[in-house]
Amino acid sequence: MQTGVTTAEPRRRTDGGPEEVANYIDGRWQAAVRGGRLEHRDPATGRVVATVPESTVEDIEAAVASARRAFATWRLVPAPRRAEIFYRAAEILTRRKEELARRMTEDMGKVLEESRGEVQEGIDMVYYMAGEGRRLLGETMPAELPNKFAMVVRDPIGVVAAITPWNFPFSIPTWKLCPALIAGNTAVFKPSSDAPRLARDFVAILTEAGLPPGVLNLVYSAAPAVGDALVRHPGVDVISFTGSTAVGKQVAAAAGSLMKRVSVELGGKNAVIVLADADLDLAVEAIVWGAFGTTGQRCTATSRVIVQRSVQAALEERLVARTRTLRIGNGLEEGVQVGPVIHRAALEKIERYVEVGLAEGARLLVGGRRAEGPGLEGGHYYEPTIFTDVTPGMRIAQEEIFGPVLAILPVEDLDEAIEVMNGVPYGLSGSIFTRNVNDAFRAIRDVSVGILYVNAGTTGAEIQTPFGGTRQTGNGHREAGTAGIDVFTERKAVYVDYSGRLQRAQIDLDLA
Ligand code: UN1
Repeated sequence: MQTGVTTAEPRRRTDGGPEEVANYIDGRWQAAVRGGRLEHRDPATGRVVATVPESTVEDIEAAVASARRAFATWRLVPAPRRAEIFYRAAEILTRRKEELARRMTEDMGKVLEESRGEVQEGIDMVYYMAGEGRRLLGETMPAELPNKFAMVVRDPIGVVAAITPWNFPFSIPTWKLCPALIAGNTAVFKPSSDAPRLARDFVAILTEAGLPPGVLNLVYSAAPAVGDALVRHPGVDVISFTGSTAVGKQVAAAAGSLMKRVSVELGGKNAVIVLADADLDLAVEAIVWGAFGTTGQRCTATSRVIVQRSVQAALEERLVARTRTLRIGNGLEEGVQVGPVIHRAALEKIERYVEVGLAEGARLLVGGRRAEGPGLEGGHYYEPTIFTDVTPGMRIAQEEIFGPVLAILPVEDLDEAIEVMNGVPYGLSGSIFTRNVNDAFRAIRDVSVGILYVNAGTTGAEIQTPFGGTRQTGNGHREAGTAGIDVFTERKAVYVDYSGRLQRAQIDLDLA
């Protein structure tokens, strides 16, 4: 097998100036064909940390052509051999975990401890899917006719377009690229230009580990038309997209009209139910972590608390007190718990939603303004914010804000809690705090989400379980776990008739 040919990247800087991130096509690091570049700034300081190619349709053409060529040979490499490259990559990633975590925090602002957690989540996925290289399980079942064998094998599909967001700039790409490539597909990877460096780091590490040229191609572009060209390209067979519901609907519609396999992983409006018998201190810790960890910028973030009215005041008092202790700042600093939001547009969107909440008559308990002060100049900081007496129809109870804003909705009982929980367009994650096992199981049965927690918050899914949601959170696929292979493989039913005569299924019943 040919091993990766690495061409040096153009002008990697070591003087602390902005890094010039490159595309990677057909085993070569390269600038965009038309030469465009965009600046990327650290959301904590405003410093330009990198410039990224502003690619055009020409770059997409080159990347898809490269992936198509590579597919002809990559699909024939035995899966255990393909997976060995990923084991080697996982070892390199493990060695470089700390450095990668720091780069992640500089790129998109999450606090260092969480960046380390995300790098670990990606490493876990690389190892897990490398194990699939020796499984990729098919099935056998009995045939109804004598001297006949029936089985199901998994085939790779072709070229995968992996389109990934900035909020999990390493682990989400691993969810898509590891199963796709280990199953024998090749890929064009278009990461968010808002957190660019971990994508190039992952590609560089896979190349160092021996991934052949063309198997994985990296193209940066922030232009919607370029993403659209990738989705519609006739050389792309599968699209795996994580991002906003608005864009995801367009991706799914375009792919659907072209009969392509498409998996979209979209928004959430995740809720924690707190019943009167819950351990309130535990619930408070979980809610604060779920709502304000990653500055609320996870699709699994807690954005609603549905509380039984008899404990509403007690819960609110503890939540506000705990929230006031959170330290806001640059995620690289030890002890900081809440980092910046990704960019000015995100900050302004949060501000607009807080205005909406106030206009709708929700009661502001804490926060509700930009965070300012020494050390915060130049960054995009917002105070952790809690509204209460929110009613289910309010926009702040229905729409994904993607920032540190939490809505508390009081209810009478579990029935009403479940109705409110399910009364939003999304169904990603949810949680219930109770000591009553019967109520816990009723929630397990009746809540419409893809991920449900009992006595734990809404974030922190592990990579061996399926990740995804119901209703407008996605289109029914799951990432991670054994389910994560399904999107990237075609099932082929194979019959081998070794009877030496014509045997007609459903007709020649007396042959047996
Ligand atoms: C996301 O927010 O897009 O369950 C992914 C979690 C993480 C993944 C979040 N393991 O919170």
